[in-house]
Amino acid sequence: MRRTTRFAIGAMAVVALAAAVISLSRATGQRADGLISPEDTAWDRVDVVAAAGSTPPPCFPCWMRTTMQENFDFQTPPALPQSGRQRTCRPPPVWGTSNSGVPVPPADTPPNAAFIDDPAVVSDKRLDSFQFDLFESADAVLTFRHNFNLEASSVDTNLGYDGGVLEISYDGGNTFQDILEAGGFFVMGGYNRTISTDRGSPIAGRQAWSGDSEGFITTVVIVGNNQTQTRLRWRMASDSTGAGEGWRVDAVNVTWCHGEGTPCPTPTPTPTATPTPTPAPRVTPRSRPTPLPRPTPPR
Ligand SMILES: [Ca+2]
Ligand SMILES: [Ca+2]
Repeated sequence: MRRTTRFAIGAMAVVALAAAVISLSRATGQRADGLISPEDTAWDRVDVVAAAGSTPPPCFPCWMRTTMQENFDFQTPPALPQSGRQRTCRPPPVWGTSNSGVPVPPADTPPNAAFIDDPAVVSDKRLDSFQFDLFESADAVLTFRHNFNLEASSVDTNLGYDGGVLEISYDGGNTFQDILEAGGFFVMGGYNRTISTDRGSPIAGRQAWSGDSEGFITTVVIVGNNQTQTRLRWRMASDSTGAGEGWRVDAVNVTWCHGEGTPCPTPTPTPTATPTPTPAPRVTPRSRPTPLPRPTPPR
């Protein structure tokens, strides 16, 4: 993954950004491309906010910021929005919106979150995001809130049995790899356990979110730059025995700065002040001396 324009974001700035993007209001909807296959359920409302330098941290001069977000709140559960897609290995149920049940609370932004169960059999359940392009961009920052209770060891706090991972595709969703393999990195809320290798999990041996998050937590991740046809995938995989409550994902935001088609305005030169000439002092004309009276010649 190219990192030619590595963003100079400090952890504090990104945390501030996470709070800022979560609070962004919804704007114009934008549909993704036509890659949704007939059997896929899909995401629909993808919101785009584009404004020049309006959200911290500021973009480079003359660049624009684009933010896409999904809160899953405009559907009747379990319907998903329609611009993303999901591919789920059996057994059902598949990813959907949810406004009740466990793990609690059911949503970060009410009423809905995306939700998948954690069954007591081997499963591999995937939710793919809308597609977006990071063309001529700085690093994109993904922020989302999630609440998971997935089967994990009660003895070894580093060991998980069922878990969730974040994957990314740069070819429109044909191939995915783990966000860390792709060069991304977590600023906060990263993976907390490693999945057991001896119970048939499709993500055996990988780092993942597993165990009990005890409510919604925030994850912030740098997902890369200068890539087109980008999709994200939330993937829950379970092993051959033992169930959990499931995994909820909400308040998804992706934001990035880009310079495409945004010419830098020519700076207007500051006019140089012309000094006002100091007027020459006025010369007061000398008064003519009064001629002396001519002496009168003697007679
Ligand atoms: Ca929500
Ligand atoms: Ca299990």
